[in-house]
Parts: sequence; C-alpha cells; structure tokens
Amino acid sequence: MPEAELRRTNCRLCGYLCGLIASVEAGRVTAVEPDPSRYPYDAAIQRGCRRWRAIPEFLDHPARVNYPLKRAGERGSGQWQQVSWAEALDDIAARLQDLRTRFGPETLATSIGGPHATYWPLHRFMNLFGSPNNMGIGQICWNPGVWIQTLTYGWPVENELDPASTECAILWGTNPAESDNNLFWRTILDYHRTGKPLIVVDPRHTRSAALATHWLAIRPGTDPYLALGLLHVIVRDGLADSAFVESWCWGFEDLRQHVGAYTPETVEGITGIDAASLVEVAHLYARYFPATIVSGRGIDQLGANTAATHRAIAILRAVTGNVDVPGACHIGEMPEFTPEVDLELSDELPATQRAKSLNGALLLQSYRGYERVRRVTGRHGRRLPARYLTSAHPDLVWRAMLTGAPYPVRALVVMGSNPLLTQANSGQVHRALKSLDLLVALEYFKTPTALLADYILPAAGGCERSLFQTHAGIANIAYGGDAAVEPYYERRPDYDFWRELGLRLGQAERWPWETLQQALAETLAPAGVSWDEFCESGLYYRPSPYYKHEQIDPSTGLPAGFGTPSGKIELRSSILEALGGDSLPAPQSPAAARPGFPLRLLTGARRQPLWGSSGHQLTSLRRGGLAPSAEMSAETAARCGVEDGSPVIVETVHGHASFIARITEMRPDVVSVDYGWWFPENCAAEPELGGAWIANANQLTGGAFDDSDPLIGTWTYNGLPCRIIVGCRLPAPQNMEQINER
Ligand SMILES: Nc1nc2c(c(=O)[nH]1)N[C@H]1C(S)=C(S)[C@@H](COP(=O)(O)OP(=O)(O)OC[C@H]3O[C@@H](n4cnc5c(=O)[nH]c(N)nc54)[C@H](O)[C@@H]3O)O[C@H]1N2
Ligand SMILES: Nc1nc2c(c(=O)[nH]1)N[C@H]1C(S)=C(S)[C@@H](COP(=O)(O)OP(=O)(O)OC[C@H]3O[C@@H](n4cnc5c(=O)[nH]c(N)nc54)[C@H](O)[C@@H]3O)O[C@H]1N2
Ligand code: SF4
Ligand SMILES: [Mo]
Repeated sequence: MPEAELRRTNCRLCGYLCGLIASVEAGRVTAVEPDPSRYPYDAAIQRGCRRWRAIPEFLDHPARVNYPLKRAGERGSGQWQQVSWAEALDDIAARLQDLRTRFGPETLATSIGGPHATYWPLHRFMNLFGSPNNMGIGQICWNPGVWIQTLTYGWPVENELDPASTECAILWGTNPAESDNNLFWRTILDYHRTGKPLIVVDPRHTRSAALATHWLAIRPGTDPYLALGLLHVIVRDGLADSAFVESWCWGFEDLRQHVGAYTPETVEGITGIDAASLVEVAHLYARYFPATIVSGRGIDQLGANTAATHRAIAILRAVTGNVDVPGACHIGEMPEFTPEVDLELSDELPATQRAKSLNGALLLQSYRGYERVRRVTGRHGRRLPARYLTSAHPDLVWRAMLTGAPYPVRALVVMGSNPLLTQANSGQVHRALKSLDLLVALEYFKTPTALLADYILPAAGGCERSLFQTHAGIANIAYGGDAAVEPYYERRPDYDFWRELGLRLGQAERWPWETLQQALAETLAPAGVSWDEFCESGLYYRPSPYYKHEQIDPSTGLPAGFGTPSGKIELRSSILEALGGDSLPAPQSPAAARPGFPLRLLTGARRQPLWGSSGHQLTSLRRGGLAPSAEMSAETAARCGVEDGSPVIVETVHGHASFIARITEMRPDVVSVDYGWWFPENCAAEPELGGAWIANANQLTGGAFDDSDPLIGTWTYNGLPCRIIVGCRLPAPQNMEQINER
C-alpha cells in the first residue's frame, strides 16, 4: 500500500472554513483531521462539530452530480443525459445569446445563496453581460446590518464579545448554540462563566437563553419597539454617555423627542416584555461598559420592521459610546487585497441596465440607494460591494418570470442556492422555475431546484478547489486555503463555468486568469502576500486600531470622525432624509392577527448538524431519526391537543407543511418550525421533487414585495399568523440506504 500523503485544506461545510489535514491516496481523500496549526487554530473547537467528519462521504456520495447532465424528458421528469462540458457550455451560451437578442440582457437572472461560495465571478459575468437581476438572500441575511451601520457609523461594524473585556452582552435574535456551535459559542460559554450580564432577546428559550441572566421573550416582530423602549429609558434616566454623544453623535435632541412616546408601559403592551425588566436591561446595558449587542436572523427577517430595528440598535450602541471600542464593536477597513467590488466590475454595468433594476422603489437596496451611500463612503476611500447590496427582490423576479412584466425574465442560473426550499413562497418559486426557457443549476446534488433544470453542472466542492473567503470587502481579513485534490470525475469550480461562458459571449479580455487559483493569487497580490504564504496559515488578517474617529487626520489637523455626511454618528440619518425616508427609526404596526390563525410562526430556527437545505442526503448527519420539527410550549400543545413527538400540520394563509411536534420552553403564542427540509431518498422527479412538498417551511411564507421593508426589501420569515392541525402523513422512518442506490 502506498502511504497517504497529508495535505492542508479546508472544510467548507459552514462559514468557518476550518483548517483540515486531508490524507490523500491516488487523488482521493481517504480521511480528514482538524489542522491545529491553521485557522481557527484550535482542534478542540472542531471536536464538537459533526459535519467535517462527513467530508469523505460528502466527497464521493453516490448521489453527487459528477458529470454535466442535460434534461432528456419534460422539465422535472427526472430523465437526464450525460453530456460534455463543452457541449453544455456551447448550448447555454447560444441560448443566452438568443434570449439576450430577443429580450435584452436583463432577461437573465441568477440566484445565489449563503455566503460560502465564491460569487464574484458570477457578478462579474452578470455585469459584463448587462443584467442587474441577481437574486440573493442578502436582504434577509447580512444586508440589513451592513446598510444600517453604514448609514449610522459610516461603515459596517464587527460586533465583539470578549469574556475578558466585555461587561454586558445582548444576544438579539440569535442562537449560536445551534447556528454556530463553534468558536463563537465557546466564547459565549466562557463569557457566561464570568457571571456578567447576558441578555437574550428571543421568543424561544433557546440553549443560549438558558445561559442568560435575563431572557426577554419578545412577541415576534416587535423588536423595534423594544429597542426604542430601551432608548427611552436610557434618555429619560440620563444614562447616555453625554461626553461621547456631545462630541460624536448628530441629532440627539431629535432622538430625545422621538423616543419620548416609547414608554416601558407602552412597549410592554406591544412586545409582551414587562416594563420592569425592560428598565432593568436598559440600565445594565448603559451602565456596564463596554457592552455589546450581537444580532442574528431573528431581526434580519422581520419584513417591514427590519431596518427600523437595526437603526434603533445602531443608535443604542452610539448613545452608550459603544462604537469602535474593544469588547463592543470594531469598525473595519477596506481590504488591502483587491476588494470584491472591483472583482465584480460593478461599475461596468451600464446606466441603462442599472435602470432596469426591479428594485427602483427601494430606498437603499437599489442602485439609487447604493450610489447615494457610495458618494459618502467614497469620501473616506471606501466602497461597499455593489452586487449584494443591490440584488433584486426575489418576489419581483419570480413575478417577471411568470407574467413578463415589467419585462420577460426567461433564463436563470442557480449557484450555491436551493430557492425551492430557501426562498419564500415555494409555490410561486416552483411555478416560476417551470416557466423558464433556460434553467441551469451549478450543484453538488440533484436538489429539488436542480431537478427542474435544463442543465445540472457538477460543482467542485470542499477539498476540491481553492478557497479565499473575504467579508465581501468590508474588512481587511480573509481565510481559506488550497484544494487537497483535483476535482473528482468531471466536477469543476464554479469559476470555470462563468469564465467559459464569458469566453463564449465576448468577455474574453476580462477573464485573464485561466484558473480560480490564479485569480485568487492575483487578488491577494496588492496586499503583498503570495498564495503559498496565505495557504500556510489559512488566514490573512491585518488588525486596525479602535477609536479611529479620534485619530488626527494629518491633512486637516482634525480628528478623523466618522464616514457619514456629518462626520458624526448619525442618530438622525441625513442619508435617509435625502432619500425621502424616515430619518429616525419608525416602526410599523406588527402584522394584525388573522381570524382562525391564533399563533405566530417562526421559520428556520437553526439546528445542528444540518445546514440550510444541505446535508440531508448524508447518512452520518441524518442518523438518529433527525426529523423536521415544530416546536411549541406545553401550554400550546395542550390547547391544540398535540403530543410531544406526534405529527402536526402547520398552516398559514400561504399554505401548509408537516412536522413532528416538540414541546419546549417558549412563548405560548408561538410555533417555530425548522427549514430546508427535503427527502433526497424520495422520488427525484415531479411531482415529489425529492420530497420538497412535505416539510418545507417556505410553503408557509409569502415574501411579497409590497409587505417588505421599504428601505431594504426584507421580507418576513418570522411572526406570520398560523395554526396547528393535529395529524399528518410524514414519510415513514427514512431508509437512507435508498439514497445510496440512486
Ligand atoms: N423560511 C425560511 N427561509 C429561509 C431562512 C429561514 O430562516 N427561514 N433562512 C434564510 C437564510 S439566512 C439563508 S442564508 C438562506 C440559505 O439558502 P441557500 O443558500 O439556498 O442555502 P442552502 O440550503 O444551504 O443551499 C445551498 C445549495 O448550494 C449548494 N452549494 C453549496 N456550496 C456550493 C458551492 O460552492 N457551489 C455551488 N455551485 N453549489 C454549492 C448546496 O449543495 C445546496 O444545495 O435561506 C434563507 N431561507
Ligand atoms: N446548524 C446550522 N447553523 C447555521 C445555519 C444552518 O442552516 N444550520 N445557517 C447559517 C445562516 S445562513 C445564518 S444566517 C445563521 C443564522 O444564525 P442565527 O441568527 O443565530 O439563527 P438561529 O439559530 O435560528 O437564531 C435566531 C433566533 O431568532 C429567534 N427569533 C425568531 N423570530 C424572532 C423575532 O421576531 N425577534 C427576536 N428577537 N428573535 C426572533 C429564533 O427563535 C431563533 O432562536 O446561522 C448559520 N448557521
Ligand atoms: S462544518 Fe464544522 S469543521 Fe466545517 S467549517 Fe464549519 S465548524 Fe468548521
Ligand atoms: Mo443566512
């Protein structure tokens, strides 16, 4: 037996991209182990993670797509013909060229997902092709914080929680016990041991809430009221950091008047959080310094109240002096390597094509909003990534596919996403996907979305391709490393697809790098680091100082201030004022109760070891009878006649789906369902589509543009009126062997 060669590589089954050592024999990974010498530099951290152990199974899973597949029968019939890459690319390029001639470049849309794929080649292609129509998930994940912090502080912040220096911590709509379970979760455990105040704002008594000194069981969707109530108490009781506010905040008097109405008693009536607890938490947060607020999906997916919540939280940090302070948060710097915004070539999308963006009505998440903010950040030499922050509202794109208005969208490329499971209103997504002239999926597996495609192209994944993960260009940090092996079979990095398509569609000059690795090495060059040096540590990081606003700018002799129009933190936003929005956070009334739907639905609570809609075919992850669950309190279960472990149907005005009931501690008026569930062991064709219609949380969501946040376009995954019906037919206990035979 030849001895295995050990190679450094990375896991990419979640955002950490932990360093691994792969044993490689004859071009195959036979085993992986945590690499304690590389980021995140602690093998113990990986011990608690189940996913990386599945990498050998993932790499050579019998259900992986290994060759380009072309649809052979009707769309969704499950009949495929193996073709060569050249044949697939020639045909896709010809069809895109034809569609572009007939309908204009905006007829091509793309769908991207969570941030763990390399998306800039897609954006580069789309800008050169001339289409503004990329759909992402940014509006409900990441973008709200980036937009609002930039308006308020001049640039996004990285929130910190340091057991040694942080004196008070609020976890707001996030449950790292399940969503992170790694470096950050361990930090929270360490912080908890210090006994310092830990406040968790969550309708559910999560494992994070179980560590809290204060659990605020908020009524879903009422978060801006809570944040404004905290501000009310801080202002009323003279707890603001007056020296900091005086020197560095703009609009405090307006804020004082604005928050006057949000008394603890008024806020109690709306949020369900008793006035005494609210006052106590306001005092803790304002008196203990530094204090941090880490937020998550719970406030990123609040529909029309998302931006107001983020604004009020941004202001909480400001009036307590917790901005660019160790232990609270840090304002990042533009990277010294080539930033994503340049790789995307966003400036090359012509004005005529920007004007075709479907998001024109949104104040921020539109080219108008982006350009306004860019003028401000540009004065400080900073540019946000354009494509994420202008990505099209999915509801508008699906509707353009279905109705041809305002213009026909006839083609879609799906990369790193599974919209049939992860975008709102799965029924509409399904109809839209079926209506297309051309649907291409770059995928590892035949997902329900990919099953509807004209082509499924086999993507090279973890261990098979180089990796350079940045914070989309908002901080001077990146991590990643090299592939351990050449891609198996005919899998190829996503980069190759976009480049090859570009070469066929007149973009040859703009794709100088033959391989992804060459492109990444070139990206790093301006930072003075070689690709090999980077791979050695797996981390590129250049710390920047805190309190940057106080630094004297040599050109003026004055303190640098913040990168906003006023040079101060804008409690009252002059950018929003100029764009015609509310300059202070103005919440919308929470969605009214609907007769017959007495409960409120939360969708998408994270649960280890699954990730989004990924991993459901991995026997090692599904082991132990993992099933899609609907959590509720004992009181609710008793009222609805539901027993722990029994099947239930959850219904909203949008549709229904089946889950296994789980009784846990949470608000009694709330039900929380898992998301991303499909059953790859089910029939891989219409109508079943791999079990996409059984326990799919997005059969329950609407995502309509008209109900979305007017600044960012955020739609709603939480707080929807719903009801529970006892009994349903979930599939029999899963026979995972079946998948392996497919
Ligand atoms: N109801 C509800 N819906 C939600 C959420 C919720 O909480 N509730 N959460 C939302 C959030 S925050 C997010 S981020 C989204 C996530 O939504 P998606 O990004 O659609 O997430 P995944 O389900 O992980 O799907 C990723 C797909 O891409 C494939 N893939 C992974 N890496 C790569 C790669 O590098 N290249 C290629 N070509 N393919 C790859 C995987 O096989 C998988 O099928 O879901 C959103 N949808
Ligand atoms: N295992 C696993 N980990 C993941 C993922 C995964 O799919 N699986 N997905 C990754 C992705 S894409 C993301 S974006 C992150 C998300 O990471 P987190 O934001 O930590 O997501 P959750 O763990 O669902 O925690 C969100 C919490 O918000 C609460 N919540 C719901 N509605 C409201 C509300 O109206 N107000 C408040 N205050 N809270 C509310 C929910 O009860 C839930 O406990 O997780 C990442 N990590
Ligand atoms: S899945 Fe686990 S090992 Fe892999 S990157 Fe995430 S935390 Fe690290
Ligand atoms: Mo996300």
